[in-house]
Amino acid sequence: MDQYEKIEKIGEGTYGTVYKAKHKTSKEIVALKRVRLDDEDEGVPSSALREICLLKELKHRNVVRLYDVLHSEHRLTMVFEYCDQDLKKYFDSCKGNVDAKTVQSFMHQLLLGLDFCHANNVLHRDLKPQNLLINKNGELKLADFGLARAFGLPIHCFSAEVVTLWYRPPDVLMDAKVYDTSIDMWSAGCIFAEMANGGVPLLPGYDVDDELKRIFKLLGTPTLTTWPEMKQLPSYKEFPAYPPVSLVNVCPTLNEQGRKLLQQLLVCNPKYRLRANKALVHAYFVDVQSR
Ligand code: Z3R
Repeated sequence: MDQYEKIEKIGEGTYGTVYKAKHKTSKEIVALKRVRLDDEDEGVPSSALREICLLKELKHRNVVRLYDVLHSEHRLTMVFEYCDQDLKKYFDSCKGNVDAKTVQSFMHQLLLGLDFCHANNVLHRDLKPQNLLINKNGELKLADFGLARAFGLPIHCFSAEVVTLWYRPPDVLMDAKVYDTSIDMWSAGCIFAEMANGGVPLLPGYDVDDELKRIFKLLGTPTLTTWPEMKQLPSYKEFPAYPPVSLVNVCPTLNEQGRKLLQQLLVCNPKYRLRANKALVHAYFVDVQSR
């Protein structure tokens, strides 16, 4: 740890504090994430450590690089590639206006990162604008991939902030015990709509019930015909049969193809939610500029 000089605190994540830091000899700028564990006295579980070390091999332009894992005295520090800002801060700087080309480029890069991680059997499980990082040259990178499996998703952030429900799919909100890549595709849909709307969150529920109600009021309440497995979910409960609303009114700045892509991501039945590899070849991206 004393190889690094802390410059400033850049964030309070789900698992701990993130600092901007400089390597004392190489002068390289990095992001240091100090993970707080529930049971500090017990030390870092060896299963978590193994999981985290595997993430060092996850190398892709749209995934924040994990350079190193420093483990000492019941503490874990992860050394990440540094990026200039997160998507939440980017939204603030845009003051409600993200141009259509930027939305398309960010969404494409988000899907490229997701496709790579999913192809390597790594899920995120907690995608949100705070863990999408943006570089000065317009590159988008996914941060905190694979941490949920290593450490588990807590109810509260270590900073006592409540973990957000806004990007969670209905199956997870109803306590589905098995997850797959579809969980991240739902979050990608919510983030897509949020980008198109200049940073206004699509489904800002204040508890599980309110989150589900907002989802069903937007997409229409699923039925046992459209989603038979729903009834078996641990926290399944009946909701009024809300009719779906048109996404034209919800994301007026998205073009028709963009709306169609969004509609295929925001599908309540996880089985029918679009996968990242399919989303990447969607007609919405015909004219995407990628360097
Ligand atoms: C790795 C993991 C999480 C984060 C990393 C790197 N960088 C982060 S959060 C960050 C956040 C900002 S700048 C860099 S902010 O100033 O926009 N909040």
